[in-house]
This record gives sequence, structure tokens and C-alpha cells, in this order.
Amino acid sequence: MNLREKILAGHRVSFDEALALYDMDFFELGELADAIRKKKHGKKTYYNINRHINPTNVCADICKFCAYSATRKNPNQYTMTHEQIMEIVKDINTRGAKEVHIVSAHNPNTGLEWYLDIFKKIKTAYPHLHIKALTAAEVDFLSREYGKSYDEILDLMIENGVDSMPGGGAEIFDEEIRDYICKGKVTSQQWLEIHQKWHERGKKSNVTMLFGHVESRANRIDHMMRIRELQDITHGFNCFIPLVYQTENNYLNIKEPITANEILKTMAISRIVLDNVPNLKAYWVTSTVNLALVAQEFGANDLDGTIEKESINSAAGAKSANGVKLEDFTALIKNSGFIPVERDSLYNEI
Ligand code: V47
Repeated sequence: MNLREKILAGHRVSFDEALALYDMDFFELGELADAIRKKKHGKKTYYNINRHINPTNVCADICKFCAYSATRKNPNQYTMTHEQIMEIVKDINTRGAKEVHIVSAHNPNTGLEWYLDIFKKIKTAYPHLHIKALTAAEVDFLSREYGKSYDEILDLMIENGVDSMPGGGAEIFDEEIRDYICKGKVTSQQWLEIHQKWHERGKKSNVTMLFGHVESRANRIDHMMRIRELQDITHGFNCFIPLVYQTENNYLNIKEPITANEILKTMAISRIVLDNVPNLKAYWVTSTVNLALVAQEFGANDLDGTIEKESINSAAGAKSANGVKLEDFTALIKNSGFIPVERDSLYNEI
């Protein structure tokens, strides 16, 4: 059985086989990923109506790829009050949002309550809104800053109304690359441990991979393998989200952005390797809307959502600061030959 036949028969690929997929014919690779996508999701492309809120950009960590945190590269520090956050939530609630996605920098000045109380306030006022909040990097920061165990922080999140965890902070798990791009932040092992503990509480989360900077193809495959291994144990990851590195306003100084060809290959390979993760998100914020639409034919079955406002990736050059209109979004999915299906945050169809 050759590799193509093996994949079509639904067999799992090894590290070496996954790496070899980068050398396969581009369209043949796309067809393989598309065949798996069709088997799992047909022509459906999921989206949700969500709003990203990034309540503070003051950060104790210094990740080289980040243009969002307030340091020398971005002197405009801000920290929202809970009243300001509640104003935003009130507004999006009246306009039909089902999910609020809250991710902050690691701000040592606010106190733990500032991070947690906002969830309780949102949940009390809008019990139907799904709160996706706190990356494993934030959990690790809060644990270190306030002398609490991961278990304690995770239990506090649940007590205060967090429903699921976003996939941020995974970056690249390879320790050498990680040390170079974000030394001092949550380690790979800790990131996976936090998600494992979250899943053990019966909760779901996502997982990202930041690529297109200094990592190699082998580093990407290694990243996927570590996800697949944990997912075999917990089955708690809903979605894999490859985030395309944005080149502006940060200290990585990558002159050559990754090509569309390499992005689509990586998407397709992740669909093949991550046979136990149900959804693959083409996050249009970092891939552009156009490429996200093409990625639907390379394994992606989820295009995130309308987003409305986004600060982390737009600070690094992504054209996502003001989101995208719902009618435009669904029309684009339809015009590219797929069926837009609104989902809730746990992938139930609405
Ligand atoms: O963890 C930071 C990334 C992430 C850059 O779970 C950058 O549904 C590209 O995790 N270029 C935050 N990326 C965003 C995130 C996310 C987004 C959408 C959906 C979900 C989900 C999660 O943004 C960070 C980091 O990896 N990031 N700087 C940059 N220059």
C-alpha cells in the first residue's frame, strides 16, 4: 500500500510519512485532505457569530513574534475596566453574538480578580453567551503570579463561568524554537498539561500552531504529533487552528513571508495527521479571507466567524481590525461552492 492508498483507507500516518507529504504533488495532497474533509463534514463550512475582546495589552512576557503587547514596540498601553468590557458585551448580545472570546496579555498589575470577575459578570447578565477565555499561557501566568496551582486556576475559571478554552499560546512546541521565539512563557509540556487538566474536567478547548517564521517543516509535524498524542488520551480538542505568522511590528524580523502554497500544504497535512481532531479552522484573520476560502478545498471546514474586532493579529499587520460582515461572510462561503452552517462554540449546528 503506498502512502496515498494508506491515507485513503483511513490509516494513521507516521512522522516520516507526514513530512514526506510536503513533497507530494500539491493538488494530489489537496485532494487527499479534501477526501477526509468530505467524509467528515461534506460540503459544510462552519462559522459562528463571535466577538473577540482583548482587555489589556500590558504584558510581563516578551514574545519576539508579538506586536500586540505594550513594550518598546508598542508604547500605547491599555487596560479596560469591567464597565467598558460589559458595554461591549451588551452591544454584541443585542446583535446576536453567541460567543465572546476573551484573551489578554499577561498583566501583573490588575490582580487575579480583574481577570476572573469579568467572567462572572458576563455569565450573570448573559447566561446564554458562551465564554471562551484564558489561553494556557494566561493560566500559567496567573498561576505563577498569584501562587496558585493550575488545578486551582482552572477550577476558578469554571466557577466564574468560563465555558471553553481557546487554543492560543501553543506557538511551536519544539523546545529550541520555542526558546528562541518566546522564552520564559508557558513551556510546551505545561501548555499540554493545562489542556489535559481542562479536558479531564469534561471541558473542551482548541489548539493552535503559529507557523511561517523560523520553524522547519519537521517542527510543524512534531507539533501536530504532540497534539495527536494528547488527543488520543483526552478527546478534548474541538479544533486545530494553524495561525499564519504576521510579519509587521515585531522582533522576529522575518523578511520573506510564507507562501500560499506552503500554507495550504500545511493545512492539508494537518487534516491528514490530526485524524482524531474533528475540525480544522482556516483562521481568515491570519491567512486572509481569500486564502481561507481556498483552504476549504485543502481540508478546512471552519472559518471562525465575524470577529468584529481583533487586536492581536491586526497589530502585526493582519487586516482584521474590524471583522467582516455576516452577509458578506456567508455569501463568500456559498460562492466558493460550500454550505455555510452557523455553529455554536461546541460545534452543534444552529
Ligand atoms: O497565541 C501573536 C498569535 C494567538 C502573532 O481558539 C500571532 O478559537 C500571527 O490563539 N502573527 C492568539 N499570530 C490568537 C488565538 C486564536 C485565534 C482565533 C481563534 C482561536 C480559538 C484562537 O495569536 C497567540 C499567538 O500565537 N499571534 N502574534 C503574529 N505576529
